[in-house]
Amino acid sequence: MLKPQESETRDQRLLDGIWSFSAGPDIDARPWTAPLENARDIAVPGSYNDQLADDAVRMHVGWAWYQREVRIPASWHGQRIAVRVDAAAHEGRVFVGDELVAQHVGGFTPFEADITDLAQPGQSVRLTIGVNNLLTNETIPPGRIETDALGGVRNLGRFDFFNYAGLHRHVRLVATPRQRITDVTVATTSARADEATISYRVEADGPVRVAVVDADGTDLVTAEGAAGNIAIPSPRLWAPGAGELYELRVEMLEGDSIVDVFRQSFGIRTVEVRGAEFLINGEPFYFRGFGKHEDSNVRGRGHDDVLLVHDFALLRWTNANSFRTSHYPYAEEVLEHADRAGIVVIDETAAVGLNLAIGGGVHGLATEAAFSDTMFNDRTQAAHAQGIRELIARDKNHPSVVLWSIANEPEAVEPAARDYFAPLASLARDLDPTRPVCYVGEGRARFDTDAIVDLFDVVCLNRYYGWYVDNANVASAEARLESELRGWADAHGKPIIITEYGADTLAGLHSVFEQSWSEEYQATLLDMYHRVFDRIDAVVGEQVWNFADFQTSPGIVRVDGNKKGVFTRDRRPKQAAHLLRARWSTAQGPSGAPQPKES
Ligand code: GCB
Repeated sequence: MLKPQESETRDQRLLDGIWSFSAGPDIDARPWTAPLENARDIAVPGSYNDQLADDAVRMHVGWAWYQREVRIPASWHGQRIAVRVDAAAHEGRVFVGDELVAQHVGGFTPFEADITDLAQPGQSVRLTIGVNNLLTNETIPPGRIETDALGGVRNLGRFDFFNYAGLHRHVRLVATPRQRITDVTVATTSARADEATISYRVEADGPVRVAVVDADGTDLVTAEGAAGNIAIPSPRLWAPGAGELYELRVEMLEGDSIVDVFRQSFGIRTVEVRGAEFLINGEPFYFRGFGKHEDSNVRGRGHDDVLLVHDFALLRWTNANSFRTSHYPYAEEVLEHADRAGIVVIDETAAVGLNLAIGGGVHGLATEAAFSDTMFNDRTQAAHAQGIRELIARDKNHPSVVLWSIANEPEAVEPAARDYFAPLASLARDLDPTRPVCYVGEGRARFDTDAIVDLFDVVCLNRYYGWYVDNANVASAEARLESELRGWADAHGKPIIITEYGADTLAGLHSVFEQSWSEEYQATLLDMYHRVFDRIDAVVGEQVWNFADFQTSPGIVRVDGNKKGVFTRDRRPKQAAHLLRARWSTAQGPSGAPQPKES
């Protein structure tokens, strides 16, 4: 789905700001048919949970309602008019007046409603958006309900982060021509210093022509037709640390006149897995960075440009070159920023928690099979497939995205995991043959027990030796980690990225001992992991868990959230941040070439 933009033929209004809000009633009460009762003010974008000082709102389960009047610009006469919701967690319904105009399941990808017939330019309409945070075995991500002694319900995700809900990203009023360009795909076919070839494909309601435009705004090459290959002489390649971008200007024609114009940004770069190497533009790439979250005080998971800019400044400060969108697709603005910054992204679906054997990081809890008719079943798999389709459709043109992660820590040992994942891995490959695909594995799935890893191109491992295993015993953790990684390298011959490693750390707690939770322990543990990584050639990346402390569900294993951040939740560095900054500054060249390995 194209991201709305302004052009000669297109316009948009962000509907950010204060909306009327009500947590409930249920959808059967048809709350959209009139002004919301007992409404309170709430800000968009933002999770609703932490904005009001009200437990009932924070822990609300079910439908919540946002409403406002929207005036349609008079100048939009004759245009197609749509409401575009960038994200409604986890299910959204849009009503104009009394009428349902769109519904969508999946809280991290956009959807839109064509409201042309209901929205008269110059007049205003009552816009109501319902959001439902309920998660079940058959949603992505999955969740479960707990009932308390008074019959109250709590909806808990099967994951280690707070189940924030609401309108987390922009809501937009969008105008386009009625006959229009509906999709654009640009991919690099080859990229040499003297010449690159890109392929493009446009979906539109009429004939199109395209132009490749460089960063100075100069048209370099033009072509006619909805699909084709274009050669670009002396290309400026997009590379880690070098966010070189071009634009494909797409024009849809009617006779001699241009009826629609859409500009698609793209980068020229190739990605390839060869043996145990991960290559960008033919050069070995070593991932240095973090697993992140969209999480901050008060906003919850709400997108915020100030935080976006600051987080990228901190990525640069640590000399990181990459991050993973753990554990869901991030706002489109984040990927655009990564494109410009030359930061490499592992782009993940929201499939986190398809595993009954882990809870709060503690392993070995499973009492029944994960993949079965009564747990994660065909309907879960269908929702998962839809999540993959929507992720790739949305993010396919971002040069920063070099690897699709289709799940985080699913059950991967049960033989049934193979039946579940084989079609999903093929789906991702069919939708995008230009990027490798991975899943991210947890400690129970070892090199000799993982039943699905051969379906994927890269081995991505989350490992917590020295934390959940061998807590406060770094020497033992080192031996276990090295032995396991050597096992993976020998058994599979694929590149290995350690997508999570780390330790909960209370900022300000210090110790001269090997004491878990202290800042020194986090730094010592990360240092140990790095020693091991440097001894194993197949390790091509290290992404610390986590960039910053983040909120989780209340519970007995977390104190006001997960504290594995290298930065606190308000983005102040712990001791480990300085360690990473020093280690990552020694990498050679802007491509983030591998650290020199010890033999
Ligand atoms: C994991 C999960 C991540 C958790 C982390 C932890 O393996 O992927 O979501 O937050 O462990 O801290 O336990």
